[in-house]
Amino acid sequence: MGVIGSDVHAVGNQILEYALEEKGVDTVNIGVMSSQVDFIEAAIETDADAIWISSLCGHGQMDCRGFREKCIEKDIGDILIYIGGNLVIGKRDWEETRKIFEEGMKMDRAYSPRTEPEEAINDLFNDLDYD
Ligand code: B12
Repeated sequence: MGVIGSDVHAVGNQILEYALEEKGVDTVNIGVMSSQVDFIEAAIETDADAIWISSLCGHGQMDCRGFREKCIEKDIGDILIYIGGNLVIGKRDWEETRKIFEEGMKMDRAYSPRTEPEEAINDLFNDLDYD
């Protein structure tokens, strides 16, 4: 998990890490200002089941372009990718934004601002077939 691009918003990332660890999820947090390559290398090094990307500053679409394709190139094409935060600039229709990230960029799940961490953690457990 980490915050992608030149984004320095650190608080949500910290909260997500605490929430995941509280539920017993082993997390590796690469922090703010992380590149696509940073995420992918960390996922490979730690044999991760999922990548959680935060993007708050509004540059999510630009910062995540080609992320799934890079995972495929590095042989982790099937890894679960979740993204959340303020993914686009301003107030756009959420359904439209969700489609950009889930259908266009082939991320498994995109979350709207103010999603409670528990919702995504439940999805993670379901997607990974954990009890
Ligand atoms: C504090 C703050 C800053 C601080 C950050 C300090 C720090 N080191 O963290 C400073 C002053 C540095 C800052 C700078 C900027 N900021 Co600012 N900032 C905020 C502010 C007020 C609060 C962010 C925060 O901490 N929220 C609290 C946490 C708990 O919530 P969160 O981050 O949203 O995270 C939660 C959820 O989003 C979700 N989530 C997040 N990631 C993920 C990932 C997954 C997988 C899942 C499931 C869920 C999830 O779960 C988190 C925990 O509940 C917000 C406005 C707001 N009210 O959100 C603006 C805001 C994010 N900032 C904004 C902007 C524009 C900027 C600047 C570009 C301003 C500028 N012109 O310089 C710069 C960008 C700098 C950069 N390179 O990143 C905009 C973004 C606009 C957009 N996306 O449409 C916002 C929304 C303000 C606004 N309304 O315009 N900012």
